[in-house]
Order: sequence, then C-alpha cells, then structure tokens
Amino acid sequence: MAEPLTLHVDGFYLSPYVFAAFVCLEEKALPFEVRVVNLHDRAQKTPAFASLSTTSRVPVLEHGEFRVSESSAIVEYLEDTFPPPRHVATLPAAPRDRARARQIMAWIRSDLMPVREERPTASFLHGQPTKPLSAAGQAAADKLVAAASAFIPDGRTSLFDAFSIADADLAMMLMRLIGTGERVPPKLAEFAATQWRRPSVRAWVERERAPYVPY
Ligand SMILES: N[C@@H](CCC(=O)N[C@@H](CS)C(=O)NCC(=O)O)C(=O)O
Repeated sequence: MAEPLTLHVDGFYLSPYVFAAFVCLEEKALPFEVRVVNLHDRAQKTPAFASLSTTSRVPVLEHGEFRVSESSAIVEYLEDTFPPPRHVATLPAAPRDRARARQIMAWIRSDLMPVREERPTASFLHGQPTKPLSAAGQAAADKLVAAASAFIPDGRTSLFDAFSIADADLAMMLMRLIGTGERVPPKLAEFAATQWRRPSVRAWVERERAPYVPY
C-alpha cells in the first residue's frame, strides 16, 4: 500500500514556499492530506511541530515515516520519488534546463527582499493595503522585471518547453506586482496570467482560507 503523504501548511495559505510544495503535489496528482499550522498562533513553535519539522517552519512534507522541510528539497524529493512518465514532471529533465530552473528557484528564495516585504502575499491574496513602492522596493521590482524578461523566451508563456515549479515560483513573485496594480511588460503579464490559470495553482489560490489576521 502506498505510504500516506501529508503537507503541513500555513492557515492563511500565504506562504510562497508552501505554494511550491502544494502545486508540486497537485501537478503530480498525488493524494495528500493537509495539516494547518497556525503561524499567527505561533503553532510552529510548539514542541510537537518543532520536532516534526526540525526548522519550525512550513512547509513540511511527511511521506510515511519520512519528513522533509524546505520547499525546494520537497519539490526535488517528490520529483525523484514520483518521476515521469507515471507522474507529471515538475522539473525539466535536460541538465541545463534543470540547472536554470534550480537557479531561478534559488534566486527567488534569496533575493528581492524589498518586493517581498512591500508586496507580501497577503496584499494580493487577502487584499491587504499596500503603500507605493519605496526606492529600494522599486529597484528590486525593476531587477525582477529585467531578470524575468531575460529568463522567459519571447513568444512563450513558460520558462521551458513544459511546466516546471520554477514557472509557478516566478509567477508568484510577479503577482506581487501585478496583483497590487503595478505595471509589468506584456510578456510578463501574459506569462503570469497563464501560470495563474493552471489547475494546480487555482487549487491553492482558491483554497478556503481563514480570514486574515495580521501577525
Ligand atoms: N526556506 C524555507 C522557508 C520557509 C519559511 O520561511 N516559512 C515561513 C512561512 S512563509 C514560516 O514557516 N515561518 C514561521 C516562522 O518563521 O516562525 C522554504 O523554502 O521552505
């Protein structure tokens, strides 16, 4: 019998890291249970979750007895454990494309902090108000637009020939701007809109969320 999969998520479905793991499970059509960790109640700090996660952060994936934190590690684990052709690929197979996908995923997780701070996911997922971008926010937004324009080939609405989690990650980052009324070049707007329509992404966006409480 298949070992059960459980994804530990934040209650408001705001985490871009949970998003990547969730979309990966959906793309692969894997049955999984969701367990909510209410970050605003500091539930991630309870001894039970701290020992389960090691890092006291979401997402955490449980697969039978195995547990793994860190969204990119979860994506890699799912890709290795549930590979194509039986399951949809969520990372490119070709080494250079896979390296580029990993590059984009690592970059999104480690750069552009002013955009993440000034355009948190609550701003476009829960309609939380935003202020005009600061100089640092605008510089980071410009950097995002320039890099995304270079990464996405002209005439395409995906980074590679087929979908990868890097597409979803990049679309989420662009939605911080698009979803709060910032203008981006048409190629990027089309890319983000296409990715945002994917059923796996819709499953996360349309998930029933607890009403947002700032924390
Ligand atoms: N590098 C981690 C980041 C995970 C992370 O920072 N999760 C946040 C939610 S977006 C969290 O659990 N924060 C709780 C805390 O910091 O106490 C990943 O990619 O999974």
